[in-house]
Amino acid sequence: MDYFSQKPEELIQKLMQEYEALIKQPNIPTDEYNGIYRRFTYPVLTDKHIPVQWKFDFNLQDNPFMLQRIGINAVFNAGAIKLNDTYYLCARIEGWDRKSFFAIAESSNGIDTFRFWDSPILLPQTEEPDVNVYDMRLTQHDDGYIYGIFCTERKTPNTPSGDTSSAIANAGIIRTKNLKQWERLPDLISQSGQQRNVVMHPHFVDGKYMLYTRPQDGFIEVGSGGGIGVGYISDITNPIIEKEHIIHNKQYHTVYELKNGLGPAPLKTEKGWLHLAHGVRNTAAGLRYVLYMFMTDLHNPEKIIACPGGYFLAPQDDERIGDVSNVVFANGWIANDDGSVYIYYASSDTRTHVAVSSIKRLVDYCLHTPQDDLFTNKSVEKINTLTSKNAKYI
Ligand code: M1P
Repeated sequence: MDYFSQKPEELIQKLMQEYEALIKQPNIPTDEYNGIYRRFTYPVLTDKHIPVQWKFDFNLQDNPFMLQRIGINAVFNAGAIKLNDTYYLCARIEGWDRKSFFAIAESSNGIDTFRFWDSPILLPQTEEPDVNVYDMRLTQHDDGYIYGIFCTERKTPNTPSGDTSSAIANAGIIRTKNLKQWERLPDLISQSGQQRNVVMHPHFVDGKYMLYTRPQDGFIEVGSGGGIGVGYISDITNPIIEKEHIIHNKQYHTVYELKNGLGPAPLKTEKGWLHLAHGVRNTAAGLRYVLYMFMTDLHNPEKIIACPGGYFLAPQDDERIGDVSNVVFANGWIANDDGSVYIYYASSDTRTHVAVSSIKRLVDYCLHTPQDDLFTNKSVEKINTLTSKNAKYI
């Protein structure tokens, strides 16, 4: 269709129709088989899922050529929660202006038909305004609140005049009971220079709020930091972590060699807590982000009881390409009452997908996938052991 030959008022109708058709498009599972999870054919959220009225001024006098006034670049890294049988994603939306913000999209089935609410979240600010915010983790906590912990980024103060990119990342904290009214709490205070990928555990632990952290020295480079840490807060309205220690560190020649970070809040199972995380390694083509899993003890969520080797989910096909290519990242998943688990992951900092698994499959994956034994011959030995075991079935 030649949009440029359309009358402006017809154009808006057309854009609205295309938007409705996209929102109503059913999603279908792919044929790929690994037994662990199923990917789906279409992303659940993209820049095309942004309501037309967020982008165009419909007033013909103000916008006679019907130009797009506001642009959205990417919709990714979504927190997730299910309330009263409705699935909610709190997506990171990045505009043409590079600023990220949050907006809630809802769906009745969690697989498709996600529709954004009328307007994005206007975050309450602290005394120091956020320059950028991203990657909200939603946790329904014992105390009755839903917490949203996100990264807040501000320029490093007092840098030399030529340094226009040094930034400080920290954890911002908001809470709500309905996803509509949000209360901003002070930003996290920890002993680390910077924090990203901070996640709240859903239960009190010894009467305290338990937070998973990712301390880092610099904004991109974690330096002596990196690794998934744990710290405790007595009073969440004065969120100070005094001591923090690493429970799962970055490690040489693994998929989390350079850095790692927890994804969503862990899921409770009879056998322990399921954790989804991202691991980062360097390559000649730049950083590669993949997802991996581990389990912690049911009664001690600091104690790792299983960690399958390698990645759980890595970028493939179209997922490999985007604004920041070769990245998958997840900060939202939902366990349904029937035992299924919907994993919301983003690819290449561009779009959001869903993969479906179950608690039983994820526990089996964690407990029975061979761990990374860190040497090539150990990897070969595992294949040979499996092949020998399988010989009598072939
Ligand atoms: O660009 C990949 C990811 O980079 C950051 O993650 P991390 O702190 O682990 O390096 C975040 O900016 C994340 O949003 C982004 O997807």
